[in-house]
Amino acid sequence: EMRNVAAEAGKQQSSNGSDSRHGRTLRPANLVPGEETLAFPSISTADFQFDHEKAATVLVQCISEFQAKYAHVGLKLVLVDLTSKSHMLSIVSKKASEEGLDGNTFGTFVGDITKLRSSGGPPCNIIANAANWRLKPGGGGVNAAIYKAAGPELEQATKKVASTLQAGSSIVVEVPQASALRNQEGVTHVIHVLGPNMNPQRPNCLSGDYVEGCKVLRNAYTSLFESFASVAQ
Ligand code: AR6
Repeated sequence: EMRNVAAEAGKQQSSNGSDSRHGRTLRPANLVPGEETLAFPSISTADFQFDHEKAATVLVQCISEFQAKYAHVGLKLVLVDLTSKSHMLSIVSKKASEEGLDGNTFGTFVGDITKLRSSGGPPCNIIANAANWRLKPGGGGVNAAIYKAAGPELEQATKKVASTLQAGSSIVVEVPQASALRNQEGVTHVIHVLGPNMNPQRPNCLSGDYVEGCKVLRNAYTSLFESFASVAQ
């Protein structure tokens, strides 16, 4: 039950000194071997300037559909953002609670998605990247952080899978053993996902068309979660 999960998570967090503002962080102790957890950032809501309320509504709907389909096989999702002041983490937590999402298979975590293991976060061997259409390193945000943490091996491995990415779709890249992201953080797969862009300074800007934007964001999350399920099972 949601409230119990929140209360327990809060207790756990205060006892280990980490942030408890969002209250629903998945605890490592909740995860038994064989279960798989995807850590993912909020797609399109920083550099791509997508409206946060609309993004949260789409995301919570997609998580709800994911839970209906995959919770029974032990698959879990964790939305990650860098700071406890994250607007997306608070509004997604609030909507998740209002919509009655299962707190055992969805949670939030405050931290760097490239340092989950070393920072004592939830054990997630599959992480998502908010990529760009060229699948290139750099560009700031979580894309730059993931490529930096992974080293050149990730770019090489990504190139073998695809050279570009369409908005609303995702690709799975197995992280090479030589990559620090794998051998230090235990990340076996990065799933690149391209969300809708509302930033006029980036390619393929939707110029405030939120009918199309919400459709593309929904496709992006659905594709991401299906990619995750196909790797995890
Ligand atoms: N760990 C966890 N979350 C992070 C991290 C991190 N290390 N870094 C950022 N976030 P963004 P977008 C959060 O801008 O809006 C790039 O230039 C951040 O707070 O990375 O989809 C690409 O090359 C936010 O909640 O992605 C693309 O061109 C979320 O990650 C473009 O940005 C996504 O923010 C994609 O823009």
